[in-house]
Amino acid sequence: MVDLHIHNLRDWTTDKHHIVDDAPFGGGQGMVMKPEPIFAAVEELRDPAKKTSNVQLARSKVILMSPAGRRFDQRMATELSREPHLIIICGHYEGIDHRVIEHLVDTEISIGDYVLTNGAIAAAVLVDAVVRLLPGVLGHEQSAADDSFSAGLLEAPQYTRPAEFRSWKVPDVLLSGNHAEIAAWRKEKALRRTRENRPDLLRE
Ligand code: JDE
Repeated sequence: MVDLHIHNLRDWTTDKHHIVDDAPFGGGQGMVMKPEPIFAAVEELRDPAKKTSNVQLARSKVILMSPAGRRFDQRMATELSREPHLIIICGHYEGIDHRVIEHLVDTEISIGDYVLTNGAIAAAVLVDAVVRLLPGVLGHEQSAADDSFSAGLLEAPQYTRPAEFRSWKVPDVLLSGNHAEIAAWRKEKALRRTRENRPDLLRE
């Protein structure tokens, strides 16, 4: 169903101190991830002769988690869920040697416009969004909700029992059994919520 492996880039260093970063050429603050351990790791994982590898990995898509990437969304999650294998590189420090991006990475992905300490949490977000789409991970109930999200509107408010809680009542229409009225109410509330919280979705 899903097989997940976590690797430490320091395992692919050849120096005594297992150094994976260095100062940027041209100056500037912060450190840059060195290319050699990243290439060595990905090439070993893709090598069918190595026990850390397997056949399908040879063609696996390489993703780099970075705030400079394309913004991750539900559509990308769906596309990635159709890939047989993914290799996700977690960026760290201020950046990564650009030769990795040019010659190894297929797609740079950002989970949002903020800066994390490293790409590990961003990778966990991507993995969760992709793995829940794999057959057998969730029931069929997921797809309808995802469709409406991709369709561009937020969900209407939801309620469950009790019908009255601390004097706050569930809207009468939801208890009415009138499915046409309920659908119309939900459409109106979904639109209002989208306008208030995510006006960018309405423009799309
Ligand atoms: C992923 N959205 C945010 C951070 C970084 C200054 C400090 C740090 C080159 O790769 C990275 C990766 C990360 C970690 O990932 C994220 C992220 N989606 O922050 C930096 C850049 N500038 C660099």
